Amino acid sequence: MSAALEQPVTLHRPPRPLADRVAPAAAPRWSVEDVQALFELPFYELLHRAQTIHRENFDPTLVEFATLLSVKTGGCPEDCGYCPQAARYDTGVEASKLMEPAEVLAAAQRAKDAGATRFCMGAAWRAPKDRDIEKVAELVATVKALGLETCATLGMLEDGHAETLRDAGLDYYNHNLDSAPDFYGDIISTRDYQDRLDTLGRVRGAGVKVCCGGIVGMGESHTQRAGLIAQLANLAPYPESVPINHLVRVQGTPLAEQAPLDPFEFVRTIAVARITMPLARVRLSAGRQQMGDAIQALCFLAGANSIFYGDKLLTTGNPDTQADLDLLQRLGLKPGQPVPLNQQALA
Ligand code: SAM
Ligand code: DTB
Ligand code: SF4
Repeated sequence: MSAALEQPVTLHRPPRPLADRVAPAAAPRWSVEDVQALFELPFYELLHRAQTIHRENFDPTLVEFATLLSVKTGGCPEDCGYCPQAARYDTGVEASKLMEPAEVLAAAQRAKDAGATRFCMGAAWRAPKDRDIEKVAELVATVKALGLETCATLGMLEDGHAETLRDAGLDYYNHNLDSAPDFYGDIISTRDYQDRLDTLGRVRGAGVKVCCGGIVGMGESHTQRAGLIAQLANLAPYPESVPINHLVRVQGTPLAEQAPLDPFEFVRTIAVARITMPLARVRLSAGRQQMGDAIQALCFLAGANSIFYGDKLLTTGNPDTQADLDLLQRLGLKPGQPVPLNQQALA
């Protein structure tokens, strides 16, 4: 028997009082070692634990459909090593201006008609200016009026920005930690980890739900993968929505030739996210097109209950909608909004 099985990891920690801002908890609930011990469990033991926790908290047949739209593409001044939209990399992505409300409305209506319940607008900004926020607020209000859940990912926010977006009807703000703090500097140099935590704090402080996850397969170590999940799980409260992206290797970016990750490691990451953040929507995010149906099926077994739905992510491909509907049907899953069975706070 492995050491991890001889010394079972405590899965249910006492709830912590709700903080009004996202911050690493003073006494972290999850040490990196505890999270790593989960990663190191035998694969089926890990999946069993994750599936058990998933069933305790959600209808396990429901999968959220979130559709992405890049409302402002490319030309970004940042140097995120994975990103096709950074101006400094020659990736063939053309920069464009912020889309008009009518175009966004049409795209959101198509997403709704196709079965999406959440619509996420992404902009390739380092940090939006006040006038950008005003314009995006108009887009948010337009999408919200269709009855869709709204999400935006616009980069770093200043004081007041999250409040303006909230007042326009923003449900979630996506801002990813992306990696463990000790790997972050290998991937991005133009902003630091604390900048990300500060933006998350502003989002939480405004009462907008937090969508925050990361990317795996960027060359991080096992411990660093555990470090990313520990960071997310120790946010107080932890995010309502946790996108786990597999790196999409894009020609022209520094990570274009990154060695592929063992797909079971990706499944393990989903499982560990489910165990450590039991009430979150865990989204099987970028990388599904390269993954194949069987690995996706294992991700759902591991507790993923959300996907990006639509044939495009921001600039790269995603499975087409019919393929996803077919996959869910083959697995006996159905589109819907997973709501925690026990409505306790994400403490
Ligand atoms: N510019 C804003 C920002 O960085 O916060 C919002 C858009 S940015 C493209 C949103 C997220 O997409 C990134 O934080 C990253 O996690 C993810 N992403 C970007 N390129 C990716 C890639 N090639 N593979 C996987 N995820 C990627
Ligand atoms: C997230 O975590 N993943 C999405 C969304 N949030 C904005 C973006 C994935 C982008 C993949 C690369 C691209 O299509 O440009
Ligand atoms: Fe810019 Fe966001 Fe891409 Fe980084 S991830 S280069 S901030 S668009």
